[in-house]
Amino acid sequence: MSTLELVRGWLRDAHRIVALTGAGISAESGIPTFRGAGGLWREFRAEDLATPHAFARDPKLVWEWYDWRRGLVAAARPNAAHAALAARPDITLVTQNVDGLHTLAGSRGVLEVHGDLWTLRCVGCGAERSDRTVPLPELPPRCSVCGDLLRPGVVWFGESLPERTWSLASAAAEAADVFLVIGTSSLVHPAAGLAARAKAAANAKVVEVNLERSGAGADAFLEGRAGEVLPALLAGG
Ligand code: BJW
Ligand code: ZN
Repeated sequence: MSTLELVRGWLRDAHRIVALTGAGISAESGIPTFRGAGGLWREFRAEDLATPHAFARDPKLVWEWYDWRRGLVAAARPNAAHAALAARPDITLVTQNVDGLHTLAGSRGVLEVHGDLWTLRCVGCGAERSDRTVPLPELPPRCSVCGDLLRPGVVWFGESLPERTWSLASAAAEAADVFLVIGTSSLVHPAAGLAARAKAAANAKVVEVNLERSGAGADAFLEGRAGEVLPALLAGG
């Protein structure tokens, strides 16, 4: 039996399926991943830019990166991997991505544990607004209420994940029979720890879909592009 057939059997028998996605699922939509080939913007790594410290030091630089990414995402379309998950509303979807492509593909109730690219939040008064303007007319953008700096509504290193979303994602992981880990390097915690929690809590089968194995501790590894593997794996479920 092929690994694909084996995992299709697990999915057929499962009562609760959870999928965790990362940047790799959007790679085929033309959005660069954070790490690996093409993972750099100018000479910076995500770890240099996605931090409160980087923003405090140089908000314009950090905003230039986000403004560039907002432009890429605005022009991108969901791919076959997003569509395959959207066609399975029985699967609880947790994403580390801030691009909104799962929702655009038709998934509902996506648990976006690292926030989203279109929310702007004031560092002074906390006011939030959704703004899809690309490019933003002024970098860094400023709050219309108090004049302080606006920041992207995403989760940076050293920051807590949105409490309610994270607790829903944790509870789903701990109740899962099958936990799919798709297109993530499994390096960034606490999201990277969800697969191990699923295994520890209910002995979930952990299945990884990636170009290369990460440290997700998968019971089954499906090597390949998410846009090719997921339609074959999830169709007819
Ligand atoms: C394909 C493909 C194709 C390519 N098909 N596959 C425990 C242990 C160690 C460290 C920590 C820990 N707990 C906390 C930490 C610290 C830190 C952390 O994890 N650091 C590690 C890097 C060491 N975590 C945090 O700080 C988190 N907060 C936290 O824990 O709060 C509590 C706390 C408070 C105060 C002090 C300490 C703790 C927050 C993490 C926030 C991460 N934020 C970012 C930016 C979000 C906004 C934005 O987008 O700009 O999230 S960083 C970046 O990495 C982004 C991503 O969501 C995240 C994960 O990346 P992802 O998705 O895995 O992408 P890549 O590029 O790494 O991998 C792509 C994969 O796809 C590869 O494997 C490819 O092979 C594959 N692929 N094409 C299928 N077609
Ligand atoms: Zn304000």
